[in-house]
Amino acid sequence: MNSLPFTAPCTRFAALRNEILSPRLSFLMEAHNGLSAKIVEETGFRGIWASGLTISASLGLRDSNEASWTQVLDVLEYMADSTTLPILVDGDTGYGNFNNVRRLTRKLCERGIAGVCIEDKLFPKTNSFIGERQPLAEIDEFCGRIKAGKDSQTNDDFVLVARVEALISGHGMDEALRRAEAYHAAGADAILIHSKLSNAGEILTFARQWRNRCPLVIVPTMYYATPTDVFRQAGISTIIWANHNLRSAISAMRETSRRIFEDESLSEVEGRVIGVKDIFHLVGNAELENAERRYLPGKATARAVVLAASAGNLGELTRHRPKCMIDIRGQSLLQRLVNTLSGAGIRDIAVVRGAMKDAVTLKGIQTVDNDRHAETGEVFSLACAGDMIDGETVVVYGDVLFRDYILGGVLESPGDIVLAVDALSPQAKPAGTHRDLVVADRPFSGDYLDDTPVRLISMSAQIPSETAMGEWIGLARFSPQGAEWLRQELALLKAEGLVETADLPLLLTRLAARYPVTIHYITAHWLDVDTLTDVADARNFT
Ligand code: SPV
Ligand code: MG
Repeated sequence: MNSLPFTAPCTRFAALRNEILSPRLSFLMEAHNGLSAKIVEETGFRGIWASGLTISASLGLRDSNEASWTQVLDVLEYMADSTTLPILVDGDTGYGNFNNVRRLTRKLCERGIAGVCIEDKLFPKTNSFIGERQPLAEIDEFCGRIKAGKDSQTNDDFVLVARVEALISGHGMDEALRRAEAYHAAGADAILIHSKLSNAGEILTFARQWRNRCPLVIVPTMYYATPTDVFRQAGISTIIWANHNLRSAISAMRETSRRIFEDESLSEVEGRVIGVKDIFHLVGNAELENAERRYLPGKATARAVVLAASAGNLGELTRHRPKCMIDIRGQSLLQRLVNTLSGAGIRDIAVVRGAMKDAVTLKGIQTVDNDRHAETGEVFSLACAGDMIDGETVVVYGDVLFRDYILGGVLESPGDIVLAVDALSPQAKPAGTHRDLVVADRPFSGDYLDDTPVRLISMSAQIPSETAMGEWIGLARFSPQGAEWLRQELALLKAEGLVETADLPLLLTRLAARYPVTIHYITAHWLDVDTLTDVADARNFT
């Protein structure tokens, strides 16, 4: 892909317009319901083709307008709700004449569907790959549908693509060009030139003769063997991969059904299909659990201890206030952290203060003082908040920022002690800039299906970054059982005379020697504030 300038669009309408109008070759991937739309988005595509064929087929119907346009609209609503991507919908013929196109366009705009493609055939249509010489609409009549659509859009960036069926219907190149010209003049934002040949010959001839009068969209379902670069060189704007998610789903479903039917057992199939947990993940159960913590009485069970006793060494910035109170774009670092915690439903928040403690004030927190902060370490600060360590407890450094989903992941991860560990940080940050490096029983695998728990073996700033499997970001969750173990370990350190000097890596390594300490791997989206560069990064982060 080349790297021509790309203006960040602010709405889905603008995003689709940008994809289609930008000189870069764009790709729209087929989806036919909310789930497949999510899969298209997580894969990295920048836009969705809501295919008439596959939406119909997924409803068990033929691609012959058997589903009413409002039934299609309902499916589109699920798709739009499931993703942030722009959707270009296959609007078939527009479901009638100009009047039907007007109403369709208004309703699509209302539901956030960024564009429609209408084809110059007659209602009820059938799929272009069925039969020969399907009748075409009169040019003037179809231009009326285009004008009506453009006049009815309620978002300026809504895209109307006019689809030329002349080549497929056997009317030849001149007729295809004549129609495309008329549709462009009627106000179409782009032309979809369709072909059912198994080579791209007529598409490339059309593109040459069209001379880029407006963007061209193609659907290489039949001429799939042509290398994509050929289309790029030909100046095509957008390629639609039209039906491959449904087709692959059908292959997979047939294979699975057949196996289970023949074996009368699930054992051959289990392990080859995604786990039920992955379904929960795809449909966003984590968000619901966070919302339950926030909105359902009695759900906000976790409490938090924030370790914010150190002064920090950031020159003028930390002359009158400790590091946790420095300003990050209008809010203190601590306020931002507290916002993240309360966003996840954690209301009971204790902040351990030390250096310049009077500057550490914030609504909605309790404070605990470590008045010996100058000669003690993090573990002593944690021990000062010992009474708070009861029931499910989050422990977090007061100088870190992380995206909300990271806390959500730590709260949901099974395990009595769960640590958020950045798997990329040892390599991503320069040696010597890490705080708490981690060795675990397994490195981060990135495998979507791999949910075997990973256990902490040891943590220390001294682990060489080449051998470290991650950096602890300073965020841990203890279940009620884990909190009990934590209190016992603090008591042991005290008995051994180590509580004043120990740091959290030592405490966690000792816990890991006795109990399972689980690693929740993340990849970036957090930072700690140790230097002025970190402060600048934090100001960009929020
Ligand atoms: C669809 O996906 O429904 C299309 C593209 O219209 S095609 O099937 O190639 O006609
Ligand atoms: Mg179609």
